Amino acid sequence: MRILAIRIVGGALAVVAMTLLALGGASAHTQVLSTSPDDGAHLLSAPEVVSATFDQTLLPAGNAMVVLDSDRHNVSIGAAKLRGSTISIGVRSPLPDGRYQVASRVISSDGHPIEASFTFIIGKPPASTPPVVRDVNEPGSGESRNGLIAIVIGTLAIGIVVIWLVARRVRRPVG
Ligand SMILES: [Cu+2]
Repeated sequence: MRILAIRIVGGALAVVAMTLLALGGASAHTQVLSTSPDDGAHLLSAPEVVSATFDQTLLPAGNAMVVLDSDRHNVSIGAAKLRGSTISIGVRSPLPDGRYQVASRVISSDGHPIEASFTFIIGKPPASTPPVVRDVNEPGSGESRNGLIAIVIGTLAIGIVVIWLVARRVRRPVG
């Protein structure tokens, strides 16, 4: 009986470990942490510089960033600059009202090319929709961390319930 219980606990722990490994693997690749301006931001005038910050150090090669208007014309100035995990580029000014796309391509420290793009809008937002207001200081990773904690607690809880149910059955005398 004791060996069976140990096996069950071991199995439950293995499930928890595998869940953590799977989650770790899913988030191992480089991702965009933040952009400037925020994705989808409404601005009254063109930003001087746009940038994207990634969650890992980037290789100082093969990086590119462009700012495109709605006709796919490049409105960026100069070459993209890489500083740590942030790539940035200058923007022509003034820019006419409209929607702009920032497209970037970087190489993460593990050699994988990462493509990221975001948009911003210059001009007064349409009257029907309220202006997009975003908290710049809001941590982007907080939400996913809470999700991870919830999954770990959930997995542990399920494991404990399974152990309890099996242990109860084991204790019952066999007829
Ligand atoms: Cu990778």
